[in-house]
Amino acid sequence: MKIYLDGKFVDEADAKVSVFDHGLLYGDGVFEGIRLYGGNIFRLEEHLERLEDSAKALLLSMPLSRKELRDVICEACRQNNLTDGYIRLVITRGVGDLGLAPWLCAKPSIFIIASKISLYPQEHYDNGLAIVTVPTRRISPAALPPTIKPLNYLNNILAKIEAKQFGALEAIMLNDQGHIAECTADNIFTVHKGVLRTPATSQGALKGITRGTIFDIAAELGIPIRETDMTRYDVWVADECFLTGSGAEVIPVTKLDGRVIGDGRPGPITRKILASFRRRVLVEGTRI
Ligand code: PXG
Repeated sequence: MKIYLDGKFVDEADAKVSVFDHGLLYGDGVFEGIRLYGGNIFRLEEHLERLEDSAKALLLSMPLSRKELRDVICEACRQNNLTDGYIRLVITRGVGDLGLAPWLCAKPSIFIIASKISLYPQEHYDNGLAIVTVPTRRISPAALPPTIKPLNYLNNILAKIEAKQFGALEAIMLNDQGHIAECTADNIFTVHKGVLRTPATSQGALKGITRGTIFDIAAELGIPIRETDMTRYDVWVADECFLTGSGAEVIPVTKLDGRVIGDGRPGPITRKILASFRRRVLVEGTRI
């Protein structure tokens, strides 16, 4: 595998960053996880916009312009003969002294891995996923804006560990108020009496690119959709539930904390949305 690293394509074995990189020392940096379907990069501009905004929020200067980023991402796919897969784009604060001070880091580093990802086994797309609510709360938006996609994922990793300890592959994370924020790497939606619901980003949800796609699909299919405060009660009484993410795509949820959601099968609206999503990813996007 060829990795793009700070201006060059290098072999996987040579793709190394310094132990003094603040991305490693402090999680100081930002990333994107982007999907490639049939040679089309799904919603690349939206990913790049979120990346640029995340970097701006951290006063991290972008090492490449939008056009350069676009070109080098496409090149990373071509270099690896990839037409379907997953692109991980990472920008770190770069090499600095020990000590937090980001302004002592001379220049940011950038690397791009164009590879594969498979988050959940196929059976869960067919039959639904059983998820749990974990005790670990989502970091308050007052502490860290959830719209930033930072390299430090410890909050989510703690929740993921708890999910595994409860025998689940994904977990609902509540915010400080006990409202649903999102899952460890996915946004969450319910369907209740024909209406789609999802927590607002102000509740601690990342403004997911896949989440945004669901709003477009809902408009296309004429399904009402609301951003609203949600608690576990809303999932208990929901007819359907599903998660969205660049890794997970659209995956039905049929159980929460051992309780069956709806009739325990992926629901008709979820299946319609999933089908529309599958169609869109093949036609939308930037040709590599
Ligand atoms: N919330 C969080 C906390 C995430 O990390 C999403 C929601 C969904 O956002 P998108 O834009 O992907 O629809 C994410 C995305 C990985 C991986 O390598 C993680 C994500 C996406 C792709 C791969 O674990 N997280």
